[in-house]
Formats: sequence, structure tokens, C-alpha cells
Amino acid sequence: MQERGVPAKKLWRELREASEDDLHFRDGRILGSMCTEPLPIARLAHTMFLEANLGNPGYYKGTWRLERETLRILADLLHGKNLGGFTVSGATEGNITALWMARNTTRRKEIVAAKTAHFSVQKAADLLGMRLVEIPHDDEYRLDIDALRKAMTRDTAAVVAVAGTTELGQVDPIDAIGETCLDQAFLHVDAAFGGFVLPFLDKAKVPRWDFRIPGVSSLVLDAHKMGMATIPASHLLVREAKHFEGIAVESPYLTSVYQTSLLGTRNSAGVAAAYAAMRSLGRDGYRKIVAKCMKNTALIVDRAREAGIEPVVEPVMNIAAFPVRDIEGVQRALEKRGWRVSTSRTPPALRVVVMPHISAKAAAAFAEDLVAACRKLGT
Ligand code: 0PR
Repeated sequence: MQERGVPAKKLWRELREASEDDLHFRDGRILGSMCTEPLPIARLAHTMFLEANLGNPGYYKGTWRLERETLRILADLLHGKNLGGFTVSGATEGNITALWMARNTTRRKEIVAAKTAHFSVQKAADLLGMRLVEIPHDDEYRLDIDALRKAMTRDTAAVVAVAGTTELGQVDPIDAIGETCLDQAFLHVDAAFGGFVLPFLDKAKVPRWDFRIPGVSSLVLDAHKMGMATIPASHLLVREAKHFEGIAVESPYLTSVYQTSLLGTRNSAGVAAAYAAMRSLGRDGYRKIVAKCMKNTALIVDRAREAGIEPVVEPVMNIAAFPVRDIEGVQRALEKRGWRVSTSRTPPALRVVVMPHISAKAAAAFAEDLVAACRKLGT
């Protein structure tokens, strides 16, 4: 560290230079991220609550109220009654906490999840000293229910089901998984991405996936993905709050007697941002955002199909993957045209996430560039 403070002007320049080296959602060319530009009101809310710390809730009664209210809104959205829960930094923390709770409540050591589950489940298993039993997916890249039935043992603490897989946006058969898990094991639903998409899709097309299913014990959803809030903002909801007792530790010098969160000092700006986004948009606002993303996804998929490029599966959400022959080549060609896309491994494909910062015009231009790149490199 230098001895004397750097003048604000110079420092500001340093910060601006760093920011200029970043990619920005506002440029409308990122199709490789599950995050997006937060709503302006969410940004404002974020800056207003920068010093609040829900690790010590007695000092931040207002923030605490916002958190409780946010959880109440989400419980209502997800058809849960009297749920326990709190804001977490992301679905990684949410998954770790849910599995920690499952381990300590059941005193068992196995987690069962499909290969298509997010890698944060591997982190959780490693940290918690649990064994991750990876089971196959079905033809549509969803957890294979028969494989689950075979894999469950008396040592199964929890099953992780995904509502919106990272690579394809697929939804595991949560109804059937719930039936299998009921009174047998914890069922944790990872709705990091799908949590703010599924409730706003055409109801007739979406099978049940939330607390309507009796076997669902806990669920995580990220407000910093399709929730339009700032990073970090995610929520862990638990059907029976008493299960938190299994992971509670005394927090003697704080304003709360026990702490059940993995984190001590807790970012609270994201709490205010999530609250602001939800209050500002309402169901109607999210419905419009999701409809726009789905329309733009369809636009890209339709154009690709016209050119003979079939997606891996028919997208359920605003994620599409194309198993083109030269995946990295097409990715590089698109990057040269200013687009950022990612790739998936199961199966190998070019992966496109059509977030709210992608306009219809950008989607159409992207689709043309995708088709051109595939033509050049061979589909
Ligand atoms: N579960 C699922 C289904 C996810 O898709 C993700 C993140 C997580 C859990 C973990 O969530 P947190 O990262 O919030 O803890 N999926 C993205 C991924 O790993 C996260 C991401 C977002 C990555 C934006 C890059 C990016 O630019 O791909």
C-alpha cells in the first residue's frame, strides 16, 4: 500500500479504466451470462443500504423488515405457507446451507443429484464431508426418475432437483421426485435461474415445481439472475423453519441469540435491491420481462432452425443450446462480431442465454451472425 492517499481524481480515473475493461450488459451483446442489468430502482435501493448488516439484525430493523417482507412475497409466489428462510449471497450458498441442514437433521451422508445439477452441489458435498451420488439424466437432460429410485438408500440425506438447469434451462420432474422423497429424504430445489422465470410463463405449459409439491423441503432462487436485482441477492426458503435448528450456533455478542446463516456479516444491499425489484415490477412486470426474453429466444431458435441448426432441446426458458460441429470456432467467430456466448458440456453445444438486456433487434442480428458463422464453419 502506498504511504499517502491517492487524490480522488486520479483514483476515479483508475476505477473508470478498470470499468471500461469490463463487459457491460447495457451494450446488449452478452448472451453468455445468467445475470443482467439490474432495474434502476434496484440499483438505488442497493446504494441506500450499503452499510446495513443483517448478520446483526437488531441494529438494522428496517432492513430486517425488508428481508421478512421479501420472503413473504416469495413464499406467496411459490405457494408456500409459513416458510422459514433468509437472503443468501447466491444459490451456491443456498445449496450449501440446504444440504448442511439436511445432513444435520437426518444425520445421513449422501446427496443424490443428476449430472446436470450445478457444480455448487459438488462444492457442498466436499465441504460437508458428504458423498455425492451422481445419477444419469433422461433423453431431455432432466433427472432420470428411475435412476433416482434405484440410487436412494437409507443413507440418503437429500436429493437436489433443478428447476432451470444451468446449461439448458430444463426442469427436473419435481412432482415425481417429490413423491419419491416424501418422508424419505430432504428434497432441495435449485431454482437459481428458474425461480424468476417459471412463475411467469404460461401456467398450462409448466408442470408443478414449487412448494405445491409436498415433498419439497427447501428451495433457492436468485434475484440477481432473472429477478432483476443487484448481485448478490438470492433467497433460501425452507418448508419447516425448525430445521434451521440443526445448523444454528449461538452468537453471544450480537443482537440475535442464534445465527443460522453460513455467512456472519451479510450483505444487505442485495436485500433492499430484491425488495425494490419485486415491489416495482409485480407479477405483471416480471411476466412482461419473461415474455420478451422468451420471444427473443424463439426468434433465435427459429432463425437457426431455418438454417438447419437444431437446438439440443426445445427451450423451456430463455436458454438455448445448439450442438454445432465446431463449437469453439463458432464461439470465436461470434466473439469477433462482438457477441459473447458460452458453451455447455452436457451435451457439448453452443449455449445462448437470452437475458432482458437483449433487445429484439439484437436477437435478430445475433441470429444472423450465428447462422453465418455456422455456414462458414459447417453446422
Ligand atoms: N444453481 C444453478 C442452477 C445455477 O445456474 C447457478 C449459477 C448456481 C446454482 C450458483 O449460483 P451463484 O453463482 O449465484 O452462487 N449459474 C451460473 C453459472 O455458474 C452463474 C453465472 C452467472 C455465471 C453469470 C456467469 C455469469 O456471467 O454459470
